[in-house]
Formats: sequence, structure tokens, C-alpha cells
Amino acid sequence: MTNDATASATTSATAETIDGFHLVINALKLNDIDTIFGLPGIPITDLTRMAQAEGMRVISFRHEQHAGNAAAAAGFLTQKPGICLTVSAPGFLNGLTALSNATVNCFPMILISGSSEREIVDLQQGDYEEMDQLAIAKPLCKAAFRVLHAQDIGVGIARSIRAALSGRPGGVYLDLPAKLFSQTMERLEGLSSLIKVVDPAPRQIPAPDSVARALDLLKGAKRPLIILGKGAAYAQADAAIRNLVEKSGVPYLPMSMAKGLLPDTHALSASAARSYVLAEADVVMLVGARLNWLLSHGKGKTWGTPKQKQFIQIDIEPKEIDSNVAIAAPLIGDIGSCVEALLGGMGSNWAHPPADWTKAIFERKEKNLAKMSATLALNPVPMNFHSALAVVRTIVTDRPDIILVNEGANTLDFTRSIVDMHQPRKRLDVGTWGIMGIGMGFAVAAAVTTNKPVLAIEGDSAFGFSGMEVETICRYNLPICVVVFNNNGVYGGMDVNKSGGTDVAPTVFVKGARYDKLIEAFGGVGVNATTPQELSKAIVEALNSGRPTLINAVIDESAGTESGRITQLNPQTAAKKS
Ligand code: ADP
Ligand code: TZD
Repeated sequence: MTNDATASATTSATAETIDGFHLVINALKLNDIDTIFGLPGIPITDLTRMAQAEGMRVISFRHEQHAGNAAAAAGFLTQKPGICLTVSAPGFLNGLTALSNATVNCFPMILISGSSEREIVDLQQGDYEEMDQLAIAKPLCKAAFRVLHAQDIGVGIARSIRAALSGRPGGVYLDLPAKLFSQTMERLEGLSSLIKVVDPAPRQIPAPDSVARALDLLKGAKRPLIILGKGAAYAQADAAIRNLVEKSGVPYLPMSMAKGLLPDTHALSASAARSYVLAEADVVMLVGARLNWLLSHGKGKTWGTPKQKQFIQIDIEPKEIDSNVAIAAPLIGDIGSCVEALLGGMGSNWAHPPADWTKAIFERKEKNLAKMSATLALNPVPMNFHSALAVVRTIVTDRPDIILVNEGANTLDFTRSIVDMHQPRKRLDVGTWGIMGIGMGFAVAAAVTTNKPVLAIEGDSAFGFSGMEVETICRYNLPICVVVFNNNGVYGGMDVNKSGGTDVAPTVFVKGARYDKLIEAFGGVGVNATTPQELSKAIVEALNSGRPTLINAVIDESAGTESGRITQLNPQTAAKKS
């Protein structure tokens, strides 16, 4: 629809009055929100123009899901809710996947959607893009609000910010019907109705007896383990967390997005002995990590069950406790406060875990790392995941400030295990759902919010979900280098059509596709890389120049496995096992 297009942003306000558009913009700015990720159209086109005119950064996407993903990643990186702005019904629905995903990941974001007229929607009289958006959003996010009157805009935005950030962070939906934007109020009265949210994520200090209980359990452990999750990365309590690990001397495992919270090369990292420590640990302290499918629900073979295990869990959400197995020592509070309290309670001569535990871990680590080095040193033709990722690993070690975005199946699993991270919050990936399509949205948010170079390592299928956003990357000239691991399909390109028909198998794509050509259409740099040397040269050049780049990395189409490391979740495999 183009009939709302006006050459410049018009406003219903006068010198003495202020309109709904400007109340929204002022309310966001008052709360230090300076960026909107969105996609214009009725009824929010003018809002995007006016926000830009008022000095906000407005990043326009090609599809709302990616704008929403960008808002979610911005929320995770900055501890401020990322804003995604969409049009009504279809635009809202396109943004909704990102809103739900943000909520599942505990990332703070606000999806603001324009909506049709309440009177028509409620009588279902068929308005333009009619939908009862508030009702649909409610079960999929942490909170949902609608504002009908200009004088309530301040409250609506304040409540949205507070709901997104306080307690367990998450997604919030804010419904702004079209008629709201042109409502006017007396200017001073309007401005004074806006709220600057005070202390939106208040510290939550753990109860002293919970701290003592946790320390008692940890002290008695023979084979303790700390697991750091993305909640720990979000909390920005990096120094305290490092202190806790080092002062306790307890080996730790970072979950995917907690990698780099301590450098992956840290002596106490147990990543290279993951199976061993999960099976053998007797006391496990979870720091901002849920015992969900990513940790095999805290039970079964992975955990060496039926061996006795006890858990300490630090989380801001009390309802998380006992979600899968009994938690012997829950520690409810914000991670910074909980970790500081533990450090305080440990005193100055806390005994490190028994040496036979740390020694056994160290030996397994050394063996596994040597095995991995040998695999990484091979140079097969065509490249496989390992030879391509050996290059990425070296580059990320040389440039630890790079933000790595990562999605795919094999591309995800191999990158996570091969590429060491050295700084906190430098790895963004498919998160709790294992969702494809976060790639370009997360990359844009990372570049926009941090001004650091971004390297997106993408499976060819994964890239396809958000690939059109390379135009967005070029349009804003963002320092993003996308590497598509092109193995001709979903998981690989070897599948055959068992009917013998002419259609290719459902997982197979056009063979030998040249993804690098896509970005050239928009003035970016495209490179086809068939060897580790070509790949390395192209990534280094992209990072040095800061120019939007897409590298088509040609990977052996037989190198991957079905579903990467989660093959066991495929129904047929699961059925065979049970
Ligand atoms: P991972 O996938 O890395 O294992 P999860 O997303 O499962 O991590 O877990 C993150 C946990 O962190 C959630 O249970 C969430 O409630 C918690 N969390 C998020 N922010 C904080 C915080 N500031 N303080 C305490 N807990 C937090
Ligand atoms: N759709 C969505 C939104 N999320 C998903 N996770 C999937 C579908 C299913 N899926 C995966 O779990 S991984 C994947 C899909 C389609 C793509 C794997 O292929 P790839 O990576 O090319 O991205 P590899 O490296 O070839 O395995």
C-alpha cells in the first residue's frame, strides 16, 4: 500500500500541541532508546520518518521477522529492550515469530505494531489488515498492552520497558491503533505525561540462607561443575563470574552463547571434556542456564544417571526451579548479586576441588584437543566443515572483538565446538529453539549496536531464511561479512528422490549455487572460496575493509550429518532407540 506515502513527515501537532507520533518518539528517547528496527507501511510510515527526523536511528528491513530478530539481539547485547516496529496484521504476524523467540530466549524486546480501528476490529467488519492483534500476541510473550489515548502513551511505553527488562527478561507486545498517532494534546501536558522508568531491572538480592545452602553443597562436592548459560552472558557480571570460577577452582562448561564469558582457552574450561564432566560431576551449579533439552533435561545417559547428582541453580525466575529435576539449592536473584554473595561467603581460603577431578578433566581435554588439531590440519578437497572452520578459528583468535553470528545444523555444531570465543557476548546463535532465520537480523543488530565487525557463519539453508537482508546490510553499509557454508542443501546435498521422479529430494538445493552473486546485486563484495586460503583471504579483507561481503564457501556436500548433532531427536531415530 502506498497511499500513506507523503514526501515528508507530516505532523498533526502545532507549536502548542503534541501528537501521538511525537509522544511515542519522546517516550522512547526519554528512556534512552535510540534505535528502531522495523518496516514501514500503514499506519506507522510517518512514525518511522518522524523518529528519524527526531534523531533516532531507524533501520528498515525487508521482512519484519528480521527486524524483530534484530530487536531481540539488540536487547540481549545492550540490556535495553530492542524495538521492532511493524504494520498491522501481516506485518505484526511476521514480527511475532521473533517476539516469541525473544521470549523463549529471555531477551528483552518490544514489538510495537500499528493496528486497525478497534470499533471495526471488535465488530469484525473487515477493516484494512484487520486483526485482534493483542489477543493473538498475549500467549506468545511476557506481557501485552494497548494504548487508546494519547495521554496514556507514556504509561504504555513505561510498562512495556519494565515488563521486558524486570525479572526474567522477555518480549512485550505494544498495540498502537492508527487513530492514536494523530491525537493531539497540549504540548507541556503531553510531555509531562511521559515516564522515565526508574530502575527497570532492580537488583534481586538472594536470601542469605539460600547462599549458605548453596555454599555448603559446593564445599562438600568431590567433582563439582559450573555451567554458564546465556542468562549469565546477558547479566553482564563478567568480572564476578570469572572470579567465582577462579576462586572456587571449579571447572566450567559454557553453553553456546556463554562462550567467551571466560576465554574458551581458560585452564578451567571443560568444553573439550563435556561428556565426561556431565556424566561424572556430583554437584552442578547452573548460572543462568535452564535444564532444558540442550542439557538433556538434567537426566539420562548424558548425566551418567542413575549416579547421584545435586544441583545448585542461580536464576532470577523462581518458577524455573525443579522444572526438570530436583534442585537441592536454588539461589533466586540476579546473577550479579548471587555471584557476589557467593564470593562473599567463600571467604579467603576456599579449598579448590580435589586434584584427581581436575586432573582427569585436564587429561581428557588434552586428548580431545589433540584429536581436534589433527582433524583441523587436514586439507581435503573440496573443503569440509573442519578445514573451513580452522580458518575462522584463527581469525577469531586474532580478532577477539569480532561478533560471531552462527546458524545452520552442521555449520552451527561444528562452529560452536571448533571456534573459540575470547570475549563475552561475542557469539549470537539459534538459541533455545534452535531456530533458523536469525542470521541477518542478529548480524545487523550486532553491527548497529556495537560498531564492531560481524562475521556470520551460515549454513546455506539457514542463510536462505533471511538472505534478502543482504540488501539491508549494503544499504546501511554495515561491516558484516557473511560466509555461506554451501553444501548444496539442508544438512548436505546427497539425498535422492526415492520415487525415482524428476524432483530433487526435499533437502537438496540447486547444486553449485553462487550465493556470492546475491550481494553483488546491491553493491557489496561477493567472493567464491573453494580453499581455506581463499576463504581466509576473503574474510580478512572483509574485516579490514568493513565492506559488506558475502563469501560462498564451497563445502563437500557429503560432509554433514542429518540434523547435525541432534539426529537423535528425529522421530525415526528416536523410535528406534526407545
Ligand atoms: P542457555 O540456553 O545458555 O543454557 P537459558 O536461556 O536456558 O540459557 O537460560 C537462561 C536463564 O537465565 C533463564 O532461566 C533466565 O531466567 C535466567 N536469567 C536471565 N537473566 C538473568 C539475570 N540477570 N539474573 C539471573 N538469571 C537470569
Ligand atoms: N525452520 C525453522 C524456522 N527452524 C528450524 N530449525 C528448521 C526449520 C529445521 N532446520 C534445522 O533445525 S537446521 C536446518 C533446518 C531447515 C538447516 C540445516 O541446513 P544448513 O546447515 O544448510 O543451514 P548444514 O550445515 O548444511 O547442516
